[in-house]
Amino acid sequence: MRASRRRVLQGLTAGALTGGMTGRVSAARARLPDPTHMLWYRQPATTWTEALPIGNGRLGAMVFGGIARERLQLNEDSLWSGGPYDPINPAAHAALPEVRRLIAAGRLKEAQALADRMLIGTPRTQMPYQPLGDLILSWPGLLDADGRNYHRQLDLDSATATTRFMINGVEHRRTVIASPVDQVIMVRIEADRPFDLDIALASPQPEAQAVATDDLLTLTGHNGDHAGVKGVLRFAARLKAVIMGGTMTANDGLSIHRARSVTLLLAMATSYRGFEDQEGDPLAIVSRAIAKAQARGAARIAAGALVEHRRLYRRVALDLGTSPQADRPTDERVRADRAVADPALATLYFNYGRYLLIACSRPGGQAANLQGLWNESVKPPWDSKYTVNINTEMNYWPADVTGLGECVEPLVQMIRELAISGARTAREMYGARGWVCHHNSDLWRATAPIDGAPWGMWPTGGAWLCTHLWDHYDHHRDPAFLRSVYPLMRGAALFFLDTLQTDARTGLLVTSPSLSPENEHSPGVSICAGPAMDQQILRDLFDQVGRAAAILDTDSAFARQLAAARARLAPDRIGRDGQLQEWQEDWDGQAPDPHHRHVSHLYALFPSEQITVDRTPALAQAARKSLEVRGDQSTGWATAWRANLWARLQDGDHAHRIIAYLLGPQRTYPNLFDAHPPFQIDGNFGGTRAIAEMLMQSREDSLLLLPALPRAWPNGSVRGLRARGRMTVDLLWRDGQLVSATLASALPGKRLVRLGEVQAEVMLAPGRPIRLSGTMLRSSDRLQAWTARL
Ligand code: FUC
Repeated sequence: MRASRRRVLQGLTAGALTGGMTGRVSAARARLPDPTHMLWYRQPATTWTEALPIGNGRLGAMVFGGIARERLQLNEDSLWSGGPYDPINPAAHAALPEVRRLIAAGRLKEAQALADRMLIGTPRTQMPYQPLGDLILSWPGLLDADGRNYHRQLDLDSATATTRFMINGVEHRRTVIASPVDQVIMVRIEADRPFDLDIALASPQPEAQAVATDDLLTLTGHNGDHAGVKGVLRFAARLKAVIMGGTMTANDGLSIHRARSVTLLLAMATSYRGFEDQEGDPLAIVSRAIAKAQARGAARIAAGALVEHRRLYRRVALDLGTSPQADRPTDERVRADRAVADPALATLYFNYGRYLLIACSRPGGQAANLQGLWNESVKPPWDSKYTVNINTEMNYWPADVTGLGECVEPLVQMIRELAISGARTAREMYGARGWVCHHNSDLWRATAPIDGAPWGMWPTGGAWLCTHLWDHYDHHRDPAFLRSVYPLMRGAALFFLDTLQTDARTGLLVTSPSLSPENEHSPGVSICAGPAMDQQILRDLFDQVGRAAAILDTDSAFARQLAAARARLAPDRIGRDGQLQEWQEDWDGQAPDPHHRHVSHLYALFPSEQITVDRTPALAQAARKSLEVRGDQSTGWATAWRANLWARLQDGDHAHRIIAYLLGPQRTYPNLFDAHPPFQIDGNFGGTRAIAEMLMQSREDSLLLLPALPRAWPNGSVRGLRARGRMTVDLLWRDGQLVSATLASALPGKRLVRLGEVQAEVMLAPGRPIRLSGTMLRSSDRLQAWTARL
């Protein structure tokens, strides 16, 4: 016991570091939680969307904060159903010309029916992401006891979930963290008097078994089959309990008697090593992780996790102002009447979005899926997989702009793998070179169309993902990165060079078969040729591949081919109602759902920059018209997209109205998870980007300052936003006016800065930040003199 004693004592020291366990209830009550970095509640979670998420990119837990019974719902990001499979429909290649012919002949219903029968993958569905299980902690001595001064919180700045309360004059404190450094979840449990505790691990996965020996509890099992695809993954979770005082016995789980404090280390792993290799040894991985973590000790685990978290989290600091409402518990703030101004809730939402991305998408792990990392259901909504006709992309919208470039790595890795599986789909289904991914993928990197033709028959998912490679490059301008992803971008473009069809009526190039994601242009039919979004994505992709080739000084013949094809892509059109056309034909007015959640044809306005208010005002006006018809309120992610679009239209008050709806009880759960409904994490990330987009926009080498500042945020500041060209941007504003902007970049060169109608050119040099004053920027005469001085 001596060794354990020392370790737990170390843990207490680290508690002080994290601001977690050592604080007494009375002290905690005296200091109000920081309303922009803290989610907090006066009662335990009763539902999953009240529980608080922690994660290290790979391991996740939802912490309920129970008194006599605590549940940590557990995830490991590679635990999905099934195994490697080939979903390509063998009939597809032969049927494709006929589907195209029917589309060209305008026989769309027949084309869709044929595509549905012959082109959709086998199986027609993909594999679902799975929960690993639950860690259940029970305190027999606390049953039926009434906790007082109950407080539960998630501190975003220290990535620590804390629960504390008093029972019969005894204070209980519990903290949970997930360490990206030591690859364990660590739970620390303390009370002022000795307590009894039972520990169990359970799993809904097939043949899962927990075995306890000494101070270890080990759960093993395997994943399930799905839709005829055999489950091939094995998984293991191992928990080690370290007690201070008392005794421990192993039975079904671990039973601890009269301990003064307990530290739990939990490791989880599967045999997944990649979509083509599942030969990992999960038991060996978890036992190594536990042994290493134990040797490190609780204090160093906590300190290491804290430093690593803050390295990313503290890169940005936002202040949008505050109000008395901000001191309420988080669930009350979400529930509050929207007329009650709470600008600090938007700040909290922004900080939470960054916290969530750090917690669910770290180098070496899987990309953030529809629920990020957190999923309790064996049948999650939409399988909690990767929907790439908006949702996966939206997950990464805040990454580079809010200083979380590292979090993009799992997405890049996923694209590398999709390019491999997608090359087979391109070849076998389309007889094409390059690679393709339709509207969904999963852990196994399936790329064939699924679900049915009205949803799945969309070949542009891989192309859209590739624009993220360019955007990531453009924010950091690291040629080595660009060189490493160039083949992926090139392959995505090559597929379309081989498959674009000439529209006989116009001679222009269009995708076919395709659709405007999930939107019907006539009752029951969405299949078509050349939906606006495809044409827009391909304009970006072809342009980006061409620019990349030039930067890397390679592939000039291919770049010329792309430029020629790009010039023949059917352009954006304005329809008879003044709207931006969603399809080649002016069908917008006849589409069955004018308020459809997807706003795919507005891709050109956001996230792309093809349409801007200053360079393409007529198209921007048409996009505005389309957006007005679609309406402001939609599913979670669709609401977040609308906020970004209004920010790009530079209408801050409109964007803010939408943000207010997004942060209200219809679209936000008590734990601030986004409500599609049900929970889907994309809205959190889209909302985070929208807030950034209202304050700063960057394209190429120009920067727009406060382009969509709403009246609701008259005073504020932001530090550390990132613009294209490796730039850091700090802003301070008062009474709705910019006071100062500080720009820094490690890349020397000219940048164009815009504030409203005023433009200034500045020269940036490494190590020499430039501070611009708002007054100076606003007065154009003085601007001349001032620019000259720089
Ligand atoms: C797309 C959306 C749905 C949902 C699903 C996961 O199909 O149209 O709203 O977000 O993805």
